[in-house]
Amino acid sequence: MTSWVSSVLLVAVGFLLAEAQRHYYTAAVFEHCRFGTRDDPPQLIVQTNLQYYTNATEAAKSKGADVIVFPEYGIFPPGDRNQLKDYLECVPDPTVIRVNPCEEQDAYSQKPILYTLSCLAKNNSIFLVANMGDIQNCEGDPDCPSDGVFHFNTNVVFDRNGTLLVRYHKEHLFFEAGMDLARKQQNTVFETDFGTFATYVCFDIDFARMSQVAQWPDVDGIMFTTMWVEQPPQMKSIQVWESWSIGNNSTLISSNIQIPGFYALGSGIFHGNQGALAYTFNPDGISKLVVAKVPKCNSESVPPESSITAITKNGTWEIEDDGKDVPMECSRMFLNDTDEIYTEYRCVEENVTNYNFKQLEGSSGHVEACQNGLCCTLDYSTDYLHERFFLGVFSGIYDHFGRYFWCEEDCILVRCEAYDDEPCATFPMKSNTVFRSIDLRANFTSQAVYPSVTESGMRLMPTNEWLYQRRDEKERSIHIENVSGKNLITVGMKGRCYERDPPYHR
Ligand SMILES: *[C@@H]1O[C@H](CO)[C@@H](O)[C@H](O)[C@H]1NC(C)=O
Ligand SMILES: *[C@@H]1O[C@H](CO)[C@@H](O)[C@H](O)[C@H]1NC(C)=O
Ligand SMILES: *[C@@H]1O[C@H](CO)[C@@H](O)[C@H](O)[C@H]1NC(C)=O
Ligand SMILES: *[C@@H]1O[C@H](CO)[C@@H](O)[C@H](O)[C@H]1NC(C)=O
Ligand SMILES: *[C@@H]1O[C@H](CO)[C@@H](O)[C@H](O)[C@H]1NC(C)=O
Ligand SMILES: *[C@@H]1O[C@H](CO)[C@@H](O)[C@H](O)[C@H]1NC(C)=O
Ligand SMILES: *[C@@H]1O[C@H](CO)[C@@H](O)[C@H](O)[C@H]1NC(C)=O
Ligand SMILES: *[C@@H]1O[C@H](CO)[C@@H](O)[C@H](O)[C@H]1NC(C)=O
Ligand SMILES: *[C@@H]1O[C@H](CO)[C@@H](O)[C@H](O)[C@H]1NC(C)=O
Ligand SMILES: CC(=O)N[C@H]1CO[C@H](CO)[C@@H](O)[C@@H]1O
Repeated sequence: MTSWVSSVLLVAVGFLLAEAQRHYYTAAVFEHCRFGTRDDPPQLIVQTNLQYYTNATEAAKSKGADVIVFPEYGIFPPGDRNQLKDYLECVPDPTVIRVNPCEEQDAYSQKPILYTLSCLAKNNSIFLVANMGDIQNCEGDPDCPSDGVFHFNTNVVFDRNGTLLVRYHKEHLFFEAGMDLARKQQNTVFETDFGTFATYVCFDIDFARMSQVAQWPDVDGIMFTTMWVEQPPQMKSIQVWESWSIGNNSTLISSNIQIPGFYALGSGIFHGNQGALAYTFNPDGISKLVVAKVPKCNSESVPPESSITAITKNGTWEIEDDGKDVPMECSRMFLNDTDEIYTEYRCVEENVTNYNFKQLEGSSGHVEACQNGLCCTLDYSTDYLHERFFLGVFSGIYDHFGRYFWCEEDCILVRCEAYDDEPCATFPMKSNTVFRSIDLRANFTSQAVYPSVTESGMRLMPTNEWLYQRRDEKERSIHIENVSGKNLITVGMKGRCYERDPPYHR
């Protein structure tokens, strides 16, 4: 009898497990506070960071993760050509040769990064995505640098056996003088036992290709490594990750560095219209593992289980109060750069010099602003405007640090402060103004539009509390209605008219 009951139970449990497996997978991202300065020996830097990776992977596995994603420049710091040489390893091309570094210890004895990453995947039976540096001989190639090698900023993907599946060379470098641009456009798609994904790096998210690949019918999402420059008002890490996943109706699994004084923090797991399944945004100099269950095929039946875990030399603990260390200001315009890079948070504003801004006046009202055929309209009500809020509109070629250029259409409501002669120049992260309703609308020519709503304290407003709609061919809107009110700092829609982008030059 007992054995009959237990077999039935076993079958039932087995069925439930199998059923659950069909509906979701578990993803983990590690927001790593990279160890090491220029004064530390390279070997120590690599070893120490990989020790964090080991602890993070084991913690992820214990939480049932199927995949873990590590950040860009998570194992060694960016640097000039000579500084990088200490860290580069020649990465085989998995489309040409099948390799499993963990099982080929002798061949990889001089390649500690590839070896360890492969063993982490194998030992924990987990898919693993990480960023490293690839060095390739190029003598004879007319584009070969004078030192005879290419340096590539590279994502690698390992399967559960530790076999290398993907080697992707970053196609949009962001300055990065020590790295060379990918030789050609690559296909980064790979299969797992829970879906089909592609992988990209940081600046790639600003361009058309990553969004196009996310639209391929078989692709379930993007596994993304980054060391992002925080740019208010609309281009801070978590805003970008969430709005990208909503704007492309895709999944983004995004792992960022945590070095707040170098403008970098903010990671998470984002799923189409559901937005953030889990995210972290807290400038505290602590490495964190973020884990969430991701529904397959937009199935809504997954319990919203997620966690944030600190991974430190002192031990591992669960974090419940993410966001508590967000300060009021981050602008390096008046705070300047800082030496306290792990605890002081700095950001660099988007170039809003050519935006057309109109200040909100009165506790409720209607405001309109247009530029080059893009009209942005706001109806709002508050209890009282405690701070300065502006409606901003921009349409044209956006100038990114005087170096990169692309076509953009922006419509935003934002809290801002004046600086120098500009009425809206810096963007505080907190606000006491309580909004009860907002209707923000604009007539975009862009097909790809990225919406975001950010609450006071740099928290993403849950997506079930605001409505983003495409009302007709051109008009998009964000609607918020909340009787108890919301302290907001930014409500924005960023259109990307990719088809009008000038060619990318590194
Ligand atoms: C993988 O497991 C082997 C055998 O237990 C162990 O020697 C090795 O240190 C592990 N490597 C990593 C990177 O976890
Ligand atoms: C992984 O290794 C297992 C056991 O050696 C093997 O059965 C399986 O086919 C391997 N999977 C892949 C994708 O190579
Ligand atoms: C978003 O994608 C899911 C499948 O991943 C699909 O079921 C849904 O209809 C899509 N929604 C929109 C608005 O395209
Ligand atoms: C990793 O975990 C070990 C064992 O718990 C601990 O002693 C070590 O300090 C941790 N190291 C890092 C870098 O997290
Ligand atoms: C770890 O412990 C040391 C010594 O107690 C302390 O100074 C440090 O702040 C701790 N680090 C973290 C991340 O908690
Ligand atoms: C930032 O630097 C400028 C110029 O060196 C200085 O005048 C200003 O006081 C600094 N601001 C802060 C907050 O340290
Ligand atoms: C947007 O609306 C304005 C005002 O109605 C109009 O002048 C403009 O042509 C429209 N732009 C587009 C792209 O339709
Ligand atoms: C901002 O854009 C303006 C106008 O396109 C350009 O002149 C300026 O150099 C840009 N500033 C920065 C800091 O990129
Ligand atoms: C209004 O905001 C409160 C508190 O943030 C939230 O609990 C509630 O769900 C919101 N209501 C709506 C209709 O979104
Ligand atoms: C929801 C959705 O699919 N949005 C857009 C994703 O990006 C492409 C452009 O790359 C747009 O055409 C889609 O409409």
